[in-house]
Amino acid sequence: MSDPYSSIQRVDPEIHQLIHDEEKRQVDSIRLIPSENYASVAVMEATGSMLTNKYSEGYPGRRYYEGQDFVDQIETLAIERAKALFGANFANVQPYSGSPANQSVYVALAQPGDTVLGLSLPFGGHLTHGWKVNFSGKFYSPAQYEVDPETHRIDMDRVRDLALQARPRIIFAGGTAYPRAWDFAAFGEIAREVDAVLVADIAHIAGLVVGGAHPHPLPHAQVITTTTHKTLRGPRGGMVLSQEEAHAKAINRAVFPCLQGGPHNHTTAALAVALSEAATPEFRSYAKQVVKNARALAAALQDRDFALVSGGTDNHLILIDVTPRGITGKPAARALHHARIESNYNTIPFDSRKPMDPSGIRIGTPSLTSRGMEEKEMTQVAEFMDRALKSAENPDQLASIADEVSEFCSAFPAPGVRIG
Ligand code: DSN
Repeated sequence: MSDPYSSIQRVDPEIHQLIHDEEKRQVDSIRLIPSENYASVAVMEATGSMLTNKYSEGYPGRRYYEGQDFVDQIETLAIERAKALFGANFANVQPYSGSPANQSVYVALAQPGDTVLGLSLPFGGHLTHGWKVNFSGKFYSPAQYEVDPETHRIDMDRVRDLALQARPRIIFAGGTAYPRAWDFAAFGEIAREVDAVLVADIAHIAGLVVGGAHPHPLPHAQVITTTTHKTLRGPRGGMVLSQEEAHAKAINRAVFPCLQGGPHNHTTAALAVALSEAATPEFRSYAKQVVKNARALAAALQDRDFALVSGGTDNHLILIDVTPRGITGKPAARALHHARIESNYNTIPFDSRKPMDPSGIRIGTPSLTSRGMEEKEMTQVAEFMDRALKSAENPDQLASIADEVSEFCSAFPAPGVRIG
């Protein structure tokens, strides 16, 4: 295969080598970080196009610079595809990523100091849902729900009690380490009862939602925010969608000119490509397989005495308490890394340990499913993980597992990876 990066090799051999090394790493490892994936070559070609050269402050038909003949059409296509795919009346495709998308919702729909209710970060929420070190916790008044101490699931009665007490302006439903389905209908009822805006942050599960593998937040949420590069398999970016015309203007103004400057047109084009890919029957099968694989991996891990938070998964991710195995999250993630299995250390609900070395690791199946792996491969993945954690103190054994992992991965081509 000819090297698609040959120009980089000529101009900057150091960066060329590092890109090559990273591609090889992505091919040779079992990538279990649940927020990561493989984008298609088509998505990456759009991302790497000359669209990066163009400034386009504003929105289609209302720009501050000339020369928008084609960029306007690209952004309009992305908007229309997003609206059709999610069944929404409005989409803003300009947010640079998930955090800016959420910031735009605060700017559009709340005033500094307003109360915002979200899932607490150590219980699986996101920084932008009111965590204290984030803008959302500094400039707004956070009320935070947690999961039930026994079931590790969100207790909707408790969320309702908190909402009645705190009277939030915005309620966020969504997270980064919650392995269970979101009950958007129940959140919607609570939001209506307390006159709050329900924002479904589906960054992690967007691909599952549009693929019919997770309940849809509409019509329950008034606003949806998401990243575009996780289960949706697009370029790195963000989106805000809404059913309500009333919110559309405010969200557009919040994204530009309040928070951002020129949109990243190369990303917008890549997003349009990804949205067309996500509208195919193949993508629906992909989304369903992600969940089947996560369930199969969870079951295979439980067969090997792994302790899973909430006892399993309904979506693409699995949160594991590794402490019963006599190890903590950070060295566990490190040992897996040495065996070419990529995860991330993560707090578990009611964790007694610090975030820099918590009790858990977080894994998921979007990337492996993109490589065509199915339930039977999940048994092998669980076996590799089991062996790697038992060998955490033994570099030679970890190196030997790494070779096996590499051999195992070679049977499953990684989409979008172009090394020869
Ligand atoms: N960094 C993302 C994740 O890994 O879930 C959240 O923003």
